[in-house]
Order: sequence, then structure tokens, then C-alpha cells
Amino acid sequence: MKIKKKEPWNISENEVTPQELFENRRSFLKLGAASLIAGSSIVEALAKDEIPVANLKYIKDKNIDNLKLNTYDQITSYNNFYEFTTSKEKVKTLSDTLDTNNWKIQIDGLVEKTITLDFDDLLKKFALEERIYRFRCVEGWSMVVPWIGFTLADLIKYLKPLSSAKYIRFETLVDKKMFPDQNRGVLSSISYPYVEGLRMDEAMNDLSLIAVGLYGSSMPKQNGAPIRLVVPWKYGFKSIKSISKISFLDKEPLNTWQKANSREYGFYANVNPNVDHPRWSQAKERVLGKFFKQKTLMFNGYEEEVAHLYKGMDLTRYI
Ligand SMILES: Nc1nc2c(c(=O)[nH]1)N[C@H]1C(S)=C(S)[C@@H](COP(=O)(O)O)O[C@H]1N2
Ligand SMILES: [Mo]
Repeated sequence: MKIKKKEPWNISENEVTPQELFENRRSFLKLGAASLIAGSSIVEALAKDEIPVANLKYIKDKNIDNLKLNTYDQITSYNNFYEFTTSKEKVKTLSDTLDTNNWKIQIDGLVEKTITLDFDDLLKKFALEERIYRFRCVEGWSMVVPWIGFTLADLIKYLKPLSSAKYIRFETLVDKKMFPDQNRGVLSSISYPYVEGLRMDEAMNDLSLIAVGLYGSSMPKQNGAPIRLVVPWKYGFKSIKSISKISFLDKEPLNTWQKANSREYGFYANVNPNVDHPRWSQAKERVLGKFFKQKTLMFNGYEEEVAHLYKGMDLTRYI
């Protein structure tokens, strides 16, 4: 859709998308637009939505599907990050203890060189791009996020795994000082380290993203700073946060949620409205900030890009 550029004060509330609002934010605030469109809920939302000033350079996503972005506030205030708490509302404040300075990522397994990467050095090696993706949690809520990062395929090419590597496995850091739930021992909500993995062809798919930020700036702690995975056609739990280790394997890794309950959470975890979770339907989802539910799409709307990966597989069995 072509949008004719207008001065921000000429835009009526129902024409404004969060994306434009984000882009116009500075001029909007400078002009005191809030006083021009008094009582406008979107202006109030804007005033509250404290998007940090963009600190990353990246190529913008053209958003050809015209996805409506969730606000920065929504994306950063309702999180699953069990290392801190199981309360989605409390992650935001509790994740303060996460210290991302001198962040290291250990590389091992079936790879040319087993090395330890420094996050700041790694960041300099890749051109960043924005990827506006749908994101669907297995629990039935969803959002649209403008992630910033580089493809997992590019990272894998840089790391040079051996041809015998068929799977990739990720771990989140274990540090009992930073992550209160890891300190609870047997009372922890899940076992740590948090582990996730992909088949190599899934990992090499162009959609698989290593994200280092969102809305133009570094990854907020609650969303998995400084570096996380985003696999948009799979349920959110596959998108592991705060990665500290990457291993290349010849066997399927056992992931955290599979280990906790393999009947409910499989290795593949592809978004599929036709296969219900044993305890609830997966046919619909609630977008954060919306009242009515919407239909969940096959592979979360990325069928064209990824359906070929699962040709001949019974998706009611390989959940
Ligand atoms: N290390 C780690 N990664 C994690 C989780 C977690 O608890 N720990 N939760 C997962 C789940 S269930 C979801 S839905 C997404 C949530 O990502 P968000 O908080 O950025 O929305 O992170 C995933 N990655
Ligand atoms: Mo989730």
C-alpha cells in the first residue's frame, strides 16, 4: 500500500499505524502533536510508549504483508522468561539483574573450530536487517515484532560446521546470580540450562533469525538480551533467549519443554491450527492489545517459505 506522505498533524488517528508513529515519533513529540489531537488515545499511547532512541544501523523491512506492529510497550511488558519468573508481567522489572557486559558464546561439537565468541566482536561481523515477524506463543497469544538481527544461516556459514552436523543446539546462560529461578534448585520451574534446537535445514532457512534488537535498538533484557533466536513459524518456546552456547550435533537434541512434557511439547513445535495442544485448541490466538481472537495461520503464515521442510511428515505425530 502506498501511503502519501503528509505532515504528522494532518494524519487522523485511524490512518496512523504504529510503524509510522514510531518513525514520526520525534517530529510528533517536537511539534507537540498531543495538544493538536487532544484526547486521542493513540497519542496517549505514544506518550507512554518509551521507545529507546535507535542505536543500531540496519536495513529496513519493507513489510510487504502490511503487518500491524505491536507497540514497544506491549512487546516488552508481557514476556515468557522462566529464568526470572513465570509471571509474564514481572519479567520486565526482574530481568534487571541480567548483565550482558562481556557476553560470550561458546561454540562446540561438530564444527571446524571450537571457539568462544565475544558478542561485541560478533556483532561487527554481520550487516543487520529488520525482520517484521508474527510471533505465536503455544499458550495462544501472539504479537508482531520488528526484530533486528542477521540470519542464522549467515552465522552458521561463518562458524563452518562439519558435514556430519545435522542439528544445531542452543543453550541459555546459567548464572544463579543473574537468574533467580535458577537459584531455586529442585523448586525451579523448569530444568536449566534452557535448551532448544533445530534440524540443520530448518536452521538454514532464510526466516531463522539471530536477533540482537527490536524497534531499532538493542535487545531489551526481558526479550532475551543480548542475543536470541527467532523462528517465526514455530511456537515461541523454540525462540531461545540470551544464548551462551551453540553446539553442532549429529543427533536430535532434547529440548527443555520436550524434556518437561514430550506429549505436550514436541521437537518441531510448528504453529499448526489443526493440531490442538492436549489441553487447549490452537485454532485461534489473541494478539496482544486486541480483544477479539483471530484465526491462527498454518506455519504462522509462513507456509510458502517452510512447508517443503516437512514434506511427507505426519504433522499430527511430529508435533
Ligand atoms: N531462555 C529462555 N528462552 C525462552 C523462554 C524462557 O523461559 N527462557 N521462553 C520462551 C517462550 S515460551 C516464549 S513465548 C518466548 C517469549 O519471547 P518474548 O518474551 O520476547 O515475547 O521466549 C521463549 N524463549
Ligand atoms: Mo511461549
